Amino acid sequence: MTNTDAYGHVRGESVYLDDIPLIYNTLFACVFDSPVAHGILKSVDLSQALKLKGVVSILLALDIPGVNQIGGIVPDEPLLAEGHVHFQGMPIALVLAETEEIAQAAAKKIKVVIDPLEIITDPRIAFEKNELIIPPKKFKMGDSDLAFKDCVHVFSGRADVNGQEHLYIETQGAYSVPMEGGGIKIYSSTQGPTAVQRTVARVTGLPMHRIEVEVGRLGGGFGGKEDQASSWACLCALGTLLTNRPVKYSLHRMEDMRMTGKRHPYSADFKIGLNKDLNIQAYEVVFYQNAGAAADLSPAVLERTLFHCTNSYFIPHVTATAYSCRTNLPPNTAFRGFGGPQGMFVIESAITHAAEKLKISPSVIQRKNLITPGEEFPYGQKAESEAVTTWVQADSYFDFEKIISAAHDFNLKNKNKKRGVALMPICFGISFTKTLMNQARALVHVYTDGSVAVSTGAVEMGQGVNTKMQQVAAETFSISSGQVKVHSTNTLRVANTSPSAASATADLNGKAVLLACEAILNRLKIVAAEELNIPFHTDTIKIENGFVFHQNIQTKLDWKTLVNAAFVRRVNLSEHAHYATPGVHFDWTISKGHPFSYHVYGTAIIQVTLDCLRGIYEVDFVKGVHDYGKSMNTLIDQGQIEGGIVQGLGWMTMEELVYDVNGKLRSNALSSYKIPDIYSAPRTIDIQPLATTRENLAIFSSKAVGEPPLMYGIGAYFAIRDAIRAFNTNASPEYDAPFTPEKVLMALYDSEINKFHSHHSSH
Ligand code: LUZ
Ligand code: MOS
Repeated sequence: MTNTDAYGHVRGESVYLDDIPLIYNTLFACVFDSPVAHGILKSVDLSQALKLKGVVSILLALDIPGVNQIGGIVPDEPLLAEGHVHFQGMPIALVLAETEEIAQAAAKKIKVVIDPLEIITDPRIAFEKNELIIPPKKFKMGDSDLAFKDCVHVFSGRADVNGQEHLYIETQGAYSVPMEGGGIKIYSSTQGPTAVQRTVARVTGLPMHRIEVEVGRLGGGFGGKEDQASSWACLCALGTLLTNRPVKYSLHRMEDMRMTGKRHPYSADFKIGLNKDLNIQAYEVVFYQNAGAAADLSPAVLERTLFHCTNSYFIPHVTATAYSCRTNLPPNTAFRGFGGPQGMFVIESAITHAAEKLKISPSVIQRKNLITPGEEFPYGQKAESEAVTTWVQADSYFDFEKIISAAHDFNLKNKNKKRGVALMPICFGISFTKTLMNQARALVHVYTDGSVAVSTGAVEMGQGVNTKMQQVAAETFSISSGQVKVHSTNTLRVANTSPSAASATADLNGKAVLLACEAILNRLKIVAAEELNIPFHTDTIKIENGFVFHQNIQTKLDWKTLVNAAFVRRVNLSEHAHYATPGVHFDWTISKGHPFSYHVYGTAIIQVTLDCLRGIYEVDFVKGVHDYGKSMNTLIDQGQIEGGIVQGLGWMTMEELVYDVNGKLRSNALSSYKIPDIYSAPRTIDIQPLATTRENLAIFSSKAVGEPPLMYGIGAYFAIRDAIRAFNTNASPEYDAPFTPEKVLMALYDSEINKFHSHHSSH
């Protein structure tokens, strides 16, 4: 089944926030945000802005009737600045005007006086100054101190990895509408409708039941709208509350890039120890997370960095420490992988560093240390590992040795073009690491014409979750998918939703849909037995392809007639179901538990070709074997894999987030921040499915697919490094992603540049 949204998307008929027909009397909002990254807000002068014709009102922190606080994990983030500003882009005032143009023009006329304070942009400096968002987190398994003493090879180093702009095609936005009796309805481009509802309630002082959040679909989220959609919804809601008019705010691209947080940059120190057989015995790592100016989701992201700090390897002695460092950048937030990819980049750097010192291929160390079933992760959960299986299958499909020796031959024949190859095994834990979030609800109605309406807490953001929910209902009732309609996500229909995040949305909400449909189905079977005058038994009565079957023989009773018969008998044709993932738990006092329902594994091989005169490169292919479980929808899953890979290698190669020392975002537009286009996508992506059959608790034995494939992109970094070393065997560039062409060029001519410099300085 193709994605049901494809038709509307291609014809431009899908409705996003900015496509909602304008409601009479709508006001348009625009934020005035801090031009300074850190300082004391002495005064705000609105007089010139208020003089503009069409400006209705300008709101400041003191106009907030509820609590001026939007922090989800730590209450450290005001909605509008009060007293202090902590980052460039921090909202200070909200202009409400009759048109968008007037609102934008008025914002430019606002003047502020800010006494500057010291600006920190580097997490290591923040750490030295003890600017920590939360106390440090630590994972410990075995005794790494002791284990290093027995290691034949010990290497240490540093790895840095930059952040990433989400660049959802649809920018952030919200549209709020006054409802009778003082309630507010908010259309929001959010992954977390309940987070929006809860935050708006806090800021407005209204109870949650007065606030309806409606989400049609998103033009991409990638984590950027897990928590950070709330500000715009709160601001619009405040506008509505204070003017009793609808308020709309759909951010311009540059506003969005400037004011929102991104993937967390990290800096890390590692130490890795191996025995003579190249088994990794010990690993120590310290992570400095650049959290930005407020906590946002940083503590949870930090935790996932620890959870994935050994990627898909078994290491018996691990000490991993993580610091969430407060800097004067916009608060960084969830981004596909949620800190996991950063942890994985560091262990891959450590392995590559060891391999280069030992003059062997990193793949030798990778292969040797893959985690096998029954071995333990540093957080106490035992692996049901497919790491070796995906590696071995990928090797047998694609023949690693053949690829590597072909690249080697190419390199012997070519002077200025070099090929590099890297293996990239991945392992990603599925479940929210915060156990309570692993729950979902669904509401299913069967109407008397036989059609079915489904509502869940899942947000459709291009990942195809609505199609999967439709499949679950259609398959469970055994009716055609056309008879099932999945509706918008709305907090009045489905309450207390977890955000659509952590790759778990289809898993969780799909199970809830299944439970709801099964409950209705059971009631319908009882009705069928009565209608057909046969004994009721759930196993002998079935509904298949729209007909009732008794002992595998089709009866005359069709779906629609059965539904009507149930209605006539006053049988309930609706169900609201709740699903909570069983068996997940974690104890942070000892940092051990069973946080994940299961893990997703895979192995990819990545090849790049480097132009050694220019430092530019192409990704020739990403091939591999990915653990899909039993895919519910291969087209959608392949789409997720291809998109994830390209997004991951964009992060590792060309996407360069630049803040200057004043905390100003320099890469603040699409002209200065480059994401992969079709020319920078791999020429070939060939990811074969490993159809695992293990009990994995996900819907219809599928496996989560949203985030894991992004991490194959990390291999691109190491493939580029391999190609550089084919050209310049002495090159040993720092582990510092992304590998932009500028950095590649410097690394290619590393020793020459050093020679040049020392030659000159000696004169
Ligand atoms: N969001 C979240 C996530 O709140 N908790 C998680 O564990 C998570 N993991 C991945 C992506 N988003
Ligand atoms: Mo996410 S990083 O699954 O919102």
